Amino acid sequence: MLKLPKRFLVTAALPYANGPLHIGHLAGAYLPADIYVRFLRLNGKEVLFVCGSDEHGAAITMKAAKEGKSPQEIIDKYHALFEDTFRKLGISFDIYHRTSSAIHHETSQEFFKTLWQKGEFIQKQSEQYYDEKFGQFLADRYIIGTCPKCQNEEAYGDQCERCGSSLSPLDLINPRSTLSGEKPILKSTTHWYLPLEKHEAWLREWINQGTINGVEQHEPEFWKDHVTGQCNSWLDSGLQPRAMTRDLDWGVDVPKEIPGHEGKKLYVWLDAPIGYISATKQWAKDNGKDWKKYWQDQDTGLLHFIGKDNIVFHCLIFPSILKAHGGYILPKNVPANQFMNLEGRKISTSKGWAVWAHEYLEDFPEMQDALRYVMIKNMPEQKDSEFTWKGFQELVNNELVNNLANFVQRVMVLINKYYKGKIPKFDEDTEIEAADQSGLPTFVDAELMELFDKVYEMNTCIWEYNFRGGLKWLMDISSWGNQILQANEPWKIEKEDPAKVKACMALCGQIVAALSVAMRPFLPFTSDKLRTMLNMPAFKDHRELVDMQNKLADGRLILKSGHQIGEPVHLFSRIPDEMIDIQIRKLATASAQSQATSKNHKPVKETIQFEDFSKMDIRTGTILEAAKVPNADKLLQLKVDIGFEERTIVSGISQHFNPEELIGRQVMVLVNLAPRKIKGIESNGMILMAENHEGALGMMSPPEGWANGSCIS
Ligand code: B3M
Ligand code: ZN
Repeated sequence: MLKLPKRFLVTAALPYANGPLHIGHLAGAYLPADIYVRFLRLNGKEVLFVCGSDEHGAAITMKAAKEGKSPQEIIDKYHALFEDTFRKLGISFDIYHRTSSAIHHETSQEFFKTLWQKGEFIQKQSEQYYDEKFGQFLADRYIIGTCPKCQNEEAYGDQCERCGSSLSPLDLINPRSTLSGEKPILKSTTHWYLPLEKHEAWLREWINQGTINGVEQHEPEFWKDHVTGQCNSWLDSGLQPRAMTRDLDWGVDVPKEIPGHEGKKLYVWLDAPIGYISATKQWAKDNGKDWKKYWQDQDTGLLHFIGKDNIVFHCLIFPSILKAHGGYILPKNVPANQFMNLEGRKISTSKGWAVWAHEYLEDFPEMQDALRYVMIKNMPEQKDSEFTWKGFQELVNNELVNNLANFVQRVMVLINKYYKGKIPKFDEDTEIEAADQSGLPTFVDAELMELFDKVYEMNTCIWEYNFRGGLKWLMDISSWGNQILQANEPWKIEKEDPAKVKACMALCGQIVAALSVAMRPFLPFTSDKLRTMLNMPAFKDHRELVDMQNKLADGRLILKSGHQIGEPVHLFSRIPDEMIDIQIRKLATASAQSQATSKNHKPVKETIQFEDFSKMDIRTGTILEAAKVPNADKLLQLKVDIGFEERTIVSGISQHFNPEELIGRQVMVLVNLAPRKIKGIESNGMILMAENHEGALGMMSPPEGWANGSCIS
């Protein structure tokens, strides 16, 4: 059984403020963290939930360069978008901070200074790639080249995204600068390194046994296998000194007190996790609290929720930094998730293959919980998972609408109809049918124990970071409620057996009330709605779940007999096929657009339906006459034989073709384009052309010898 600390500090990975959040981010770090935090609060635990924007590093400066904006403009834009998106999705941070803040710069500089003073760094000179044209060292992602392992020509200086190998810039074959596109030179530079190999022994013990020098720190059996596995594979391949500074002009300055600090910035993976500490400090300052309690007291359980690409930073590097500094606690657990794929492919920002959280919120207003539900149902807790739009539709329609919303609706309607909205008084000895329709009778108090057990099972799953399992129990409570209704059919026996109907409906009322509490970690918006509907006090997010379990354990009712409930409101609506088709088309368009633009092609136009295409009537024709249009330098007037008639067409191609060379050429003609008057001449159709990157035009010709008027489709 998990030992519980006195208080919790929960962090979720700080997202890079260089692009919007997608569903993979939500399923990876933010939703699991939010579920756990909400759950802790409902259990009356002291918990602080911190996050913020990661605003340093090459990720930011490269985006700024690409958009022709300043790094400040980029971080301000995405920081605001993140805050808004998280709020709308109900991610209940106590503070959402940012690493560009003064308090963060001070905190991370203090860390650096302390480590330097304690002799925890080694200073090393090395040769690094330098872009002569831009006068800049090329950190991490500023350099691309061919991956030595898989021959991917677009591998980054720190990682190959195709085969997943972690690389160093010197590993790349054919390196080129992303700034100038040219081959960089090697130039000598000095940096401060953290000798990670010095930390290897205690890290190994701490990760695997959960102890440091034999003293218990955490319970390794509650760490996920893939997390421990990744750490061990790093440890087994031997830790190397890791540079903690960069030659960059955006980031936290190396403190002035340190000789040789000029022009050097802290490595973003040094400053970013310290962002959790500065966020805590800011929160404490704003709320008159002591931040040290959360970071320096062994009774605090520190938990980092992250995606799998951040595991080594949170399990090996940051703990080494905290330990080297001294006085800080280490994480109790790092329940990292794996990746969520999308429609059979890896989510990729650069390939336009993503579902963006802020766009979802625009396209599906008031449906935050539907997204939360589907994300949790498919959460990549132990292995990579998959999101599909069809799957989204099915889960919403079959589970949220048909199961959950349907049960709640039926109970609300029947209690309103039979008892004017009051939970009926019932006789405890009344027999009711059990959910399994076995024909064996049961009683309300026995079913309340059953309800207790189901919530208990849900809780156990959540304590063990098995959120998918927890959600399953939640939905099991609702299907069980539906089965109870089905087994008793109160609508059939209301007249003949009112006592049974009262007992059944009073029980179902308790189940709906229990659902409003139990669903809260997963579906906070729906729990609020349900709460209002049931006319129960608004959530304080403090102890409601324990209080409810205590009541059930004592055989007390959650909603007393006589409690007046309100009118039912709609909890979830069915998602029609059209809404899903729009999303699938949108994804295809975005992907094609980004593929094209990334290779300097014109962006692909919006996806159309076959019917749109088939409206165009394209035929073969032969140019009979061609002449310049007077007083227009771009226009040629053509006469074209399209088999059954001759057409006059004005075409803007005069700068590309001489009239003489066109005569006799076979072409393709859009023949049903509405006529247009150009320079006083009526043009009846359009000649199809190909345009290359340099803007040159080429005539599209049918195969030789084809009759004019042949249809092209
Ligand atoms: N910003 C990487 C990421 O967004 C990084 C996480 C920092 S957590 C301290 O995936
Ligand atoms: Zn590779």
